[in-house]
Amino acid sequence: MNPNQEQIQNMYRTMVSIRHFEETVKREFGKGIIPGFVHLYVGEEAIATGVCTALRPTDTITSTHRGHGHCIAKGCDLKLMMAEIYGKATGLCKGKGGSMHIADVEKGMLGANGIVGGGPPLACGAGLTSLVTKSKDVCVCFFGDGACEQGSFHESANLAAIWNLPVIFVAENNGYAQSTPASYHCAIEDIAERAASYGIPGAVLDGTNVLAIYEATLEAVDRARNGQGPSLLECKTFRHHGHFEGDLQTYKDDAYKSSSQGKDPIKEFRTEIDAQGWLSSEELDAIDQNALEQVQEALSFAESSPLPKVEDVTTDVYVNYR
Ligand SMILES: Cc1ncc(C[n+]2csc(CCOP(=O)(O)OP(=O)(O)O)c2C)c(N)n1
Ligand SMILES: [Mg+2]
Repeated sequence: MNPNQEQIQNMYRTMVSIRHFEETVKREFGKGIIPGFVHLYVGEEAIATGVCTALRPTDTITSTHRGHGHCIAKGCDLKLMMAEIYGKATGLCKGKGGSMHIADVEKGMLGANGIVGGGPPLACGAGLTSLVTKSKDVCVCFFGDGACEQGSFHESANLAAIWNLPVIFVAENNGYAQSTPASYHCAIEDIAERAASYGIPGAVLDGTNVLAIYEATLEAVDRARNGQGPSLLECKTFRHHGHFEGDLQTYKDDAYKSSSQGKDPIKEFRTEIDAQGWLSSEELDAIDQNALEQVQEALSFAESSPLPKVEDVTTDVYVNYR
């Protein structure tokens, strides 16, 4: 199903918002003010955007340590996100999650995760909840090529298959797990082939093509919502920056560097929009400029927000079920 004009605009807005957000975090992190680590999503914007455009608001996602793009695509507020990354009291998790544990349950963003492979079991939990409550919501589990080697992924894929859970596993294969190339850590070329081991559909996608990802996700969502169980989508992509900010990237070979430079998902989408005549370059520039301004406002909000109070250090850390 082709996206309509409004969806095209929204997809472009989401992609450029992620790009501006991440480039701003990169610049500000370099000043030494943001606490902890940040892992940027630049180059991978088409995946979160294409996938989340195919979801409805009550559907959920699980994220990774590289989660800012997932949050933005699922509709999280930029100001509250930036404040969270700054560890401020006004942040989405009152400054106690930070970049790697940011979450927004109301928006269906069940959490970034510092544990590689931590997301798949959570996605199975969300999928089981959907079955038990008969909500028909689906859960998308984003994970990296490195996470794909974790037992937690394999156990979750198997569980989702035998219980027919409405879970869509989205492998973001950016070719590296930190500094280890996928060709070294993965026994096969295409992660999607692993779907066959669990008797579920698997597809290899161009992770820089937002429309292809949107269409493949629609199909997987349709299956999941109609009780046909999980799918695995592998999106081949490129991480344009380091694994984390401060990574010198000496391990990236020339072929990877030149491929990633030539594959910019935003430029590709703009070219397609132009070729199809969906939006003029003036309209696209205006969306771009507006996204930049929203990110600048988010930054000012985060900078001017207070830090959490010391006496609040133990609040909102545990949930007590009685
Ligand atoms: C269980 C676990 N092992 C190791 C690490 C350290 N670590 C953090 S990110 C990362 C690489 C993850 O690679 P991938 O899943 O491909 O995601 P990407 O960073 O490429 O998005 C590693 C090894 C960790 N956080 N958790
Ligand atoms: Mg990776």
